[in-house]
Amino acid sequence: MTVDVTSSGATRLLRLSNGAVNALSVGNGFVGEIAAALNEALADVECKAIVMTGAGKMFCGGADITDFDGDPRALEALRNLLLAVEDASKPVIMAIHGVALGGGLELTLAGHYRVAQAGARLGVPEVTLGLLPGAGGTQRLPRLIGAGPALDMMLSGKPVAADKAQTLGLVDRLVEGDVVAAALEWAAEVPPTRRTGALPVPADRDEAVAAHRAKLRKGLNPAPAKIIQCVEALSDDLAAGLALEGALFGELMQTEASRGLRHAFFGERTVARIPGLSRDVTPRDIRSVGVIGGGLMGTGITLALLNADLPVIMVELREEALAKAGETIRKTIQRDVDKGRIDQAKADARIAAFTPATSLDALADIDLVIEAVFEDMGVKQQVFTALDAITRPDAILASNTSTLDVDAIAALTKDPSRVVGLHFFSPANIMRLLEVVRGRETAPDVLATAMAFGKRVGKVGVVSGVCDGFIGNRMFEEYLRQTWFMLEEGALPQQIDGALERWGMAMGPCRTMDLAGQDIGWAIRKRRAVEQPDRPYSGVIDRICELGRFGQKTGKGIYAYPDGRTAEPDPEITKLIEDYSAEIALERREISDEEIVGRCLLALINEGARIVGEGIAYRPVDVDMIYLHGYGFGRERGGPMFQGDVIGLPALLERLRTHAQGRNGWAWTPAPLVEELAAKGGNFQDLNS
Ligand code: 3H9
Repeated sequence: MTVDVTSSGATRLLRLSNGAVNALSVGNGFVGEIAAALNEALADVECKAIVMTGAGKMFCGGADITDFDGDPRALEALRNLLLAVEDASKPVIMAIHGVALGGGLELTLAGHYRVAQAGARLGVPEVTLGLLPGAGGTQRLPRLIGAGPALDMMLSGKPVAADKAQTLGLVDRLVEGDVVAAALEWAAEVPPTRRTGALPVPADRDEAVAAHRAKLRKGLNPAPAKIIQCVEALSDDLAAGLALEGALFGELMQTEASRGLRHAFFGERTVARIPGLSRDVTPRDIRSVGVIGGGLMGTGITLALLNADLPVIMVELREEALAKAGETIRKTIQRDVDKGRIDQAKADARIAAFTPATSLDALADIDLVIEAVFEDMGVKQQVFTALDAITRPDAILASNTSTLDVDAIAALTKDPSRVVGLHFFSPANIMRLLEVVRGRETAPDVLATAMAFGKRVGKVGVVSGVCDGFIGNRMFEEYLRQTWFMLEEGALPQQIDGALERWGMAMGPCRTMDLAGQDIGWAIRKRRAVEQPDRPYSGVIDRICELGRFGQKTGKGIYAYPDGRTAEPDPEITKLIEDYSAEIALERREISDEEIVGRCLLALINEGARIVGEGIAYRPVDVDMIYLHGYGFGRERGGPMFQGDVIGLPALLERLRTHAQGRNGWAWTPAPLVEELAAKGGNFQDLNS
């Protein structure tokens, strides 16, 4: 952390350097250092102008997000720094390269002039953290570029490219080359000082506020409404606007939604760190990939890889299935052109990078093979035994299995250290989660390669140990168990789905299973009935399956799908459920939304804690990222384990114990980790570092 100060003629150059993104940290004293360097420059009679820039890859990634866990009042230091910059008696020119985001962009707004390097990106992403631009952004940005464009930027959180920023009036000069040299050259002219905060209230304020308020969607994130409120409050009294903005920022930073979103931001970065893996371990270079299986999963995986500009050989023994997969791939890529996402040349290149093949021999010289064949150990055995003989000894062999034992699969090969699980989620070209399953023998560099590969193809990779269902599906089984129990006890599917969707799940469990195919769950329950006779399910869901109602694909499941897509409550199912309760002599009772959410969530948290306790997941946050990116768990809710901390470990244990006294109490035995943390006053977050 340092402010590197140099002089160039009568100009002082302040180069900000703090960690990877030059975050404007109050907590570590960096903001204080900048203020001191500024004051010195202002006090120096020889100094006529000031240029500020960032060290390394970027200007600045914003205020330090970790500061928001502390006292909101501490952030005044940052706001005061920006006021000092704006009020400076000497021109302050901001030289922007890489990115200027959040507080970083707000710092440039407080400056008098902005020079940006072509390719730089400028934005106010605070909304994605459940916050508003709280260092003057809501007051200065609309003054500079108009309320409409400012609201677009603040509500979307999306950065704009430097050339667009210039068109908007956010950037004064755009340069191709050395941005600092350009800023210094300008500073030598000593242009007059100029204050964004002194600009008049933009003429489009009322219109823009009304338009954006009308578009505001109800959701868990409280920030958008507050951003609009700040813009509405724009007046000639800058100080009043800043005070309101500061107060609302302080409120937002303490909301559960903002804490959840910040947890997600850091979580996505934490999961990439593999405990115990030395930094010296270099991932292998993956330049070609083979995908085995042309079904739904194999096709989705192939698309995901082609979209990341990787060449793929797809092996599918059935010619007809191979042709169908090829057709789907071509159509999906072409659709991206129609939607303006890519140009035709890019699409042609991606389609050309796809090679269909009907023999595994085509994989002889490939770097990574991903098997996505039928979920049956016998079939996998044939594939892996063949791959062992055909592929190069340094090729990585991955299985997309979602249920089978990766160690048993690895044991089919002569070198199990090159085997790893890569569990994609369907549709694999869209879902961001990749469960990377480390087998007992998986080599460290193979694991590192799998994680780097996941990043390359735009996925959030999370490592899981080997267990039935790995992390995500093992927890989901407990979530579903409670769902089916609640159906027989008195709830209806639409009530369960509605309660959970209002709470923050993208899709309730009944609709999710209708979409995934009820036959999959049925097959697992049949297996469980043999393996775990002491852990029964409600039979009500099997009754639905017995009718051949496997969900959307069969036109009917728990819901009816009259148009093939839209789930509609079905009176036939209501009757089936009520009859089932009567058959097992259970008097149906009113089940509140609170109970629905509470039981489903508790089931996830308790199993998640078991998984962390067993070392299957490295940290609670790994579990959370799996739920956010693979199961539609609301980002503002942070994830199941984050919610465990929101409830608090003692209260969590208490709830588990209460449920354990009730019906099907066996399902609620507290995970040892919950007992341990509750006893010592700890929480899940403590285990994340
Ligand atoms: C704000 O500014 C509020 C103000 O309006 C008001 C205040 C009063 N703080 O992403 P990377 C860490 S809110 C702390 O891998 P890249 C990150 O965790 C902020 N830490 O790099 C990681 O740590 P580790 C508004 C931060 O090159 C390391 O830096 N700004 C921050 O792929 C490298 O990060 C934003 O929302 C931060 N602000 O991408 C922008 N940013 O190595 C958030 C990053 O230990 N940041 N870290 O895992 C980003 O979008 C990307 O980090 C960025 C660089 C594009 C800048």
